[in-house]
Amino acid sequence: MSRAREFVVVANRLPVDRVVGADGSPSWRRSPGGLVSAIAPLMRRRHGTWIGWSGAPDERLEPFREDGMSLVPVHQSSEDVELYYEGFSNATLWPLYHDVVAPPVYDRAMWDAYVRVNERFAEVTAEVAGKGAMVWIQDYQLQLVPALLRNLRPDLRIGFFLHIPFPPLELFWQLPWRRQILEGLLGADLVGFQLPGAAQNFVRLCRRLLDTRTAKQDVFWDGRTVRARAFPISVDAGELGRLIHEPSVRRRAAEIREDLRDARVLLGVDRLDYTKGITQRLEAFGELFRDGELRPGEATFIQIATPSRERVEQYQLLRDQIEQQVGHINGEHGELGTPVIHYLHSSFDRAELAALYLAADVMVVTPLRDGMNLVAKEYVACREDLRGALVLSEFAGAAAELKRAYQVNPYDIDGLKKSLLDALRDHPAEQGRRMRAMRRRVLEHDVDRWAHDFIAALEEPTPPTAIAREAV
Ligand code: GDG
Repeated sequence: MSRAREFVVVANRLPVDRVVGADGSPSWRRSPGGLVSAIAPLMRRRHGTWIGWSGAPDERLEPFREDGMSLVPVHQSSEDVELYYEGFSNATLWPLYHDVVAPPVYDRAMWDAYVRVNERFAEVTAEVAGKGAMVWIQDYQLQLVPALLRNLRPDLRIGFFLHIPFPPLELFWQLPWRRQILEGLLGADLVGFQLPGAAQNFVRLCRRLLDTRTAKQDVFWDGRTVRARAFPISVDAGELGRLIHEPSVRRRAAEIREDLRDARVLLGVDRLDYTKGITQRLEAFGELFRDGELRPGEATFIQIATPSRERVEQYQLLRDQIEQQVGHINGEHGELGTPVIHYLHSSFDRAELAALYLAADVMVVTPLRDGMNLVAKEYVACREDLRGALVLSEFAGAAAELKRAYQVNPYDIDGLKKSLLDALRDHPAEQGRRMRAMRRRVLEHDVDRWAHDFIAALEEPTPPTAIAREAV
């Protein structure tokens, strides 16, 4: 393999987690999740390198190999984690990019840390990448890296993908460092978004804020054409398809249903995050008991809330709020031995998740805003039996593809209650028609296709358009 074809992925986190064996010795295990499993085969084929943080503050590690991938750790101090990761990434950008559903924090020390850590990522990448290598930068934590890297290494082919929504001009305008972020992204040859609307927001912002020329989805900047395109991410449908055929997973699904004494099962699986609309769905479900539409024992809600960003204040407040709400609803409507909500604040392995997907009659996905939402697609990928129903927020990116879901506005509690009942009560033949259409989409557009489409677009030479030539 010539160095010119080298392939480098840059992400906040490395694709491995540290595990400690029974004898106390530490080792690495590939992180679960679609992104890693989609990119891992590409990495092996292209002798790829992955640059990212190990997850442990103040740790300095040498590059190492794991699972056929070459991994290059980037150091982060405890202060970086607090100001760059928990701060600017998750207390500023995350709420701003999700429709300001929580107030973003604008703090200059956090911004300085964001710049500092992005510079470090760019420097490490510039050292590691071979001549003419293809570099694929991931997500909102690293939006300055494309331009910083281009400055250091103009020979590279640079792609960037944003996993979360890209906000409209009216919201992005709030950001004191709005110009720097746009200029950072414009260092890429290709900027990928989940949806076409996000790509349009980006192009419109470049035009208005930087006064640069644009044409459809292209931005002409610094003598180059930067392409903004949509690549909706998806799930590893093959892996899930195999998992649901494992006897242990099928046994576990049957066991879950038995434990719940054959009540109809509604399921939510989310990181514990205020964008996911967990309180809205629980409120709607609780009211169905108050209204006498459901009786305890007839239906039950399993809410898995995976711990997330626990040191950020908004997340602590949300946890308290949800736990209080669950206690209230169970106190009001549950019976001895029959709570109406089963709330689990922990994470599970993929096999347990697959068993839960198989056991659930209704999957409830109600984010107030979500780039895509893989849980919705995972549920569909697991329902080979064409049973089960998906209630899906209109504000999830996945709604653009999963049109046959029971689509809801999560702010409309009455509408949500009605959709939950429809999803529980519709005829199985109707459920089957809906599921078949959704499965066709997810199986044809899986995460391999997503990764392949992005890389193919990045490899395409960018034709210098008439306007770009003029602009040079
Ligand atoms: C961001 C964007 C976009 C959840 N609990 C457990 C567990 N999970 C897995 C799910 C799913 C993943 O985590 C969550 O992905 P989502 O897409 O639902 O949400 P975010 O974490 O917010 O992801 C989102 C995504 O990036 C990809 O671009 O779709 O919009 O916000 O795969 O199954 N996995 C395991 N145990 C758990 O307890 N193993």
